[in-house]
Amino acid sequence: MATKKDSNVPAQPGNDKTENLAPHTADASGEFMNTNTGLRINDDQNSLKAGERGATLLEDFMLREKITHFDHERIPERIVHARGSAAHGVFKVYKPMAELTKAGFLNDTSIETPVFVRFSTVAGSRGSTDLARDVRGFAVKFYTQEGNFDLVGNNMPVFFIQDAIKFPDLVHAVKPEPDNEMPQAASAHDTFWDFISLMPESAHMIMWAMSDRALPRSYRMMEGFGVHTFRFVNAEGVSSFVKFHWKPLLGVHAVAWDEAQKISGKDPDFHRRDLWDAIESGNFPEWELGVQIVAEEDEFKFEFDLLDPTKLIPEELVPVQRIGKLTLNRNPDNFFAETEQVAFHLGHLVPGIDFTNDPLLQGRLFSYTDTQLSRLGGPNFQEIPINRPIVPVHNNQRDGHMRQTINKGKSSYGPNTLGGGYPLQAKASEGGFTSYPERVDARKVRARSKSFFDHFSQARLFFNSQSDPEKNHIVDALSFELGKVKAVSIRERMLGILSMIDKNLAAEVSFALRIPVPQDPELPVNHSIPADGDPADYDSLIVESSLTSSAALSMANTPKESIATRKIAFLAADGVDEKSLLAVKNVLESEGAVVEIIAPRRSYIISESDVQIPVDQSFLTAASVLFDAVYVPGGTNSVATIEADADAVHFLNEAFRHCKAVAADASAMQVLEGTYFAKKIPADFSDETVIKEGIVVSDDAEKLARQFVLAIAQHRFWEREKSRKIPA
Ligand code: HDE
Repeated sequence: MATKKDSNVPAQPGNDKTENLAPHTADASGEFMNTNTGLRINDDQNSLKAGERGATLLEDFMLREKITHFDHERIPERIVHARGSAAHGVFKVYKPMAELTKAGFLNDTSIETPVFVRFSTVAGSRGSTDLARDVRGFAVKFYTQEGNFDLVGNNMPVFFIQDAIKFPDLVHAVKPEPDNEMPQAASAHDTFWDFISLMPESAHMIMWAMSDRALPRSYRMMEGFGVHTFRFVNAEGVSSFVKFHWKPLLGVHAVAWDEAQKISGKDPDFHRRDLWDAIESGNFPEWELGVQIVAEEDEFKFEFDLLDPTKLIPEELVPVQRIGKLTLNRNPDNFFAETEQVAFHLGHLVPGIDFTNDPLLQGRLFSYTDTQLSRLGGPNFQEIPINRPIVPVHNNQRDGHMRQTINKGKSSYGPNTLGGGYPLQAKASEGGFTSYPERVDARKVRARSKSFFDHFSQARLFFNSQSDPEKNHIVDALSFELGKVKAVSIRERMLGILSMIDKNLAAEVSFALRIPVPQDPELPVNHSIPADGDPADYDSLIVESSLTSSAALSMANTPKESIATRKIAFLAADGVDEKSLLAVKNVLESEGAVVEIIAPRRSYIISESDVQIPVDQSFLTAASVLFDAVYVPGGTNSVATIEADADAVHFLNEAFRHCKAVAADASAMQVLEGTYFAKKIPADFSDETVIKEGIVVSDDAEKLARQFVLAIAQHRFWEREKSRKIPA
């Protein structure tokens, strides 16, 4: 009988992903240009013509090769998650997790597992804005020694639907409407809310999607979630349930909705640029991998079903253990070859991790390979460099479009003797994957478990867990979205759903829409009940969760200690007091913030003491929405110019409206006095006031800088929104 060879020569060099990608990269520096057959090109500026003013000749094979390639440069974009940005990095586990899982990369603390992570919006096309109100994808490919493991999650822990069969309907509803292809990258339209108002199971996810979680400040400041309940399996074959989390070390932060809409115009690549710039400047984004573990025997101890993807496990019930760290440390070399061609799939598993019967998860298992076949053009997409595992691949799959591997030998079948019996199947003890032998004893039915019928208790739990400003944002988001809906019946039906979540929420949205909340909303509000289902089964729709609030669900409780990578605008002009500018700049930069000097004109300004200071942007190219905070340094002429510049005053008003920290040298106070928030400037600037109000003024640059750091770390001063008198 054949046995495994002692040394198996890897099909790819090395098992580091960067090394593994190296043979596939091309660098033209210092090289001649040639055609795809290697022929050196003598003239790439002129096509071959019958005379200088004559017709182009069909004979011009160089022209034809170039144009033909160009004609075929586009591939179908992802049907969902088309707009994305990605980066390379590493994952390291803190301590061996052998008690729970035999997965090698979760046991060996000496291994840095290479990863490729792609973030995305869901609804928009490839060229759409990053700042759409939307769920964000958070897909991680771990290139482990046992093969690729993909954790294909989102930045919200639950989903809109309970069963995969509804996914095409959900996506058709949220995508631009089919008659006029409007609106792009937005859920604020009739078809989406028509569907949602008929799908009570989406109530919980709607609370998340209407919250600030849908408007991240940065991909680097988002949580990630595996959403479904998965299984861990240890070497003894003992399984436990697991929910995966990603916890960003920079905290979880959002922008304001008005700001998001403006960023979409000023810099639609805002998140893409932010990720790229952070990595280029060595500020590597980091997340901790968290797990919530539920023992097999505790499967039924919760008020909700662990298999229901519209439910989360509150962290108060099962704490999140942080088991390792993800660091993104390298930008891709080529967007198309890597970010566009990367193919994630829930079914890319390693021994020690397995599925549950979550019906949404089960449907996804089919979808992901299927979509790559049309998106990447055939069954050999796993051979694309970014998708190849770092371990060698040997099996009897052959041929197909664009096959890269040159398989040697006669046998492409098993069992065989002509190939010496290779490649071999591996026993479990040799790393062969075996599915968890879950006991199955059931009838074949198209049905939903009654344990999936409570659609509102966790939506209510989420709403109750929010701070007041966060609740207001949800009310505003629903009022905006439903305000864009033309059909009155849809708005009414949605108010019915909201009233089942929270009466005050429904009342506030009803006030904004000027439509009464239906007194007796249709129960069940679910046209997706099977034709022969019994509506009485749905009586349990209104259930109370025994937990009234969960701190982990509110972004207000996120850590607010660091200002690392925050972007601070300095508004200055000729005559700036160099000391007042540099002292604050130095402190902010020493805390890891990024300072940009913005002036009426580009290139440079000249300080009071005649020093030339470089300018990063002019008021023409900069905008307050692209920054986290703003400072006005002193200097008589600079202050006078800024005070008189309408763009600068607008910048300050808008930063204030979006609840950002604002600081000014005491000698620049007159600039703040010319703003609409002049009356709100506090009288004292103690640390407490600064943390509460977010405005700092001082004639002591060191003290100002320290207080400014405290204020920026608070991220936003949402209380300011109470008064909406800022015409920015
Ligand atoms: Fe996906 N999803 N999805 N999804 N999904 C895709 O695969 C699908 C779902 C998620 O950066 C597609 O390669 C079905 C939940 C992410 O490349 C497609 C169902 C969650 C990404 C697909 C779901 C996700 C995708 C489109 C319901 C969070 C982007 C292109 C059963 C846990 C990955 C592609 C990337 C992409 C199908 C539901 C996350 C069509 C059928 C739930 C992050 O296969």
